[in-house]
Amino acid sequence: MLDKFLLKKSEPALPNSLLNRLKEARKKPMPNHVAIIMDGNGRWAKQRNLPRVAGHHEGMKTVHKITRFANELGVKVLTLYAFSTENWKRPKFEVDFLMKLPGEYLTTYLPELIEKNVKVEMIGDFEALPKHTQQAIENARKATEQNDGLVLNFALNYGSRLELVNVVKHISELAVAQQIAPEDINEAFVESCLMTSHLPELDLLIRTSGEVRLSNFMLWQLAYAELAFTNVYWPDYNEACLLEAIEDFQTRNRRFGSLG
Ligand code: V07
Repeated sequence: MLDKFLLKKSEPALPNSLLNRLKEARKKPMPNHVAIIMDGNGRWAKQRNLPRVAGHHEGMKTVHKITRFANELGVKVLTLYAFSTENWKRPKFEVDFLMKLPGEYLTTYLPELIEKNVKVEMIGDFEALPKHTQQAIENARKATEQNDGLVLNFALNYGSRLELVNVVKHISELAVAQQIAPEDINEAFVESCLMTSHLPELDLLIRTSGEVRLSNFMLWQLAYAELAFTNVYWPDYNEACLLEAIEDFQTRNRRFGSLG
C-alpha cells in the first residue's frame, strides 16, 4: 500500500540500441563542456493549447532527463540557458512562474543529483534573483560542492554582453588602481575574469526549436565551439537527440583556426 509513495517514480529504461550507441560514443573524444539554449517551450505548449508555463514546466523535466544522460556520457560540464537578462521583459506572471522552477526542480531532483555525484553551479547575476530562488540555488550549491562528477551549470539571469561589460569594468578598475598595466591584458587575462573561468573550454553549443542565433549567450566562450541546431522543441528533446548531437560532434575535425 505504501509502496507507491516509497518507491522512486520509475522512468522507462533506455532501449538497448541507444545504450549500445552510448557505449560506442564513450570510446571517442567526448565534448568536455556542452551548453544548451533550451528553446521552444512556449511553442510546444501552444501546439497543445496549453498555457506557456505548462511548456516551461515540461521543459524542467527534460532538464533532468538530459542531465542524467550527459552524466552517463561522461560530459564534464553541462551549461543550460534557463533565464536571460532579457527575460525580465516577459509578463510578470510568467517571470514569477519561472523563478519558482529552480526551487521546484531542486525539491524534486536534488537527492538524485547528490546520489549521482553532480555538482550544481550557476552563472549570471545571482543578486538580482528573488530571495526564494537564491535560497534554493544556494542550498543546492552547498549540498553538492564536494561532488566531483558532472557540473550542472545553470545560466540564470545571464547575458553575455553584460558579462563582458563587467569584465571591462573590473579590468579598468584594476588599471586605475595601477594593479595592472595595459600590456598585462591578453586573452588569458580576459578569460580569467569571465564567470566561466573555472570551467573547461566550451566545446559544443546546442540550440533547440529551429532558431539559428546565439541570443547573447556565451559569445566569448563560443569562439571555437561546434554548433548544433535542431528543430525539436525543448520539452520533446531526449537522450536520442543529445546522443545524435554528440555523435555528429565526434565526426567533426576541430582545427581551432589551424590546418590540423
Ligand atoms: C527553467 C525549464 C527548462 C526550460 C527553459 C525555461 C524554463 C530548471 C531550472 C533550474 C535553475 C537553477 C537551478 C535548478 C534548476 C530552471 C528556470 C527555468 C528559471 F539551480 N529548469 N528551469 N530555471 N525552465
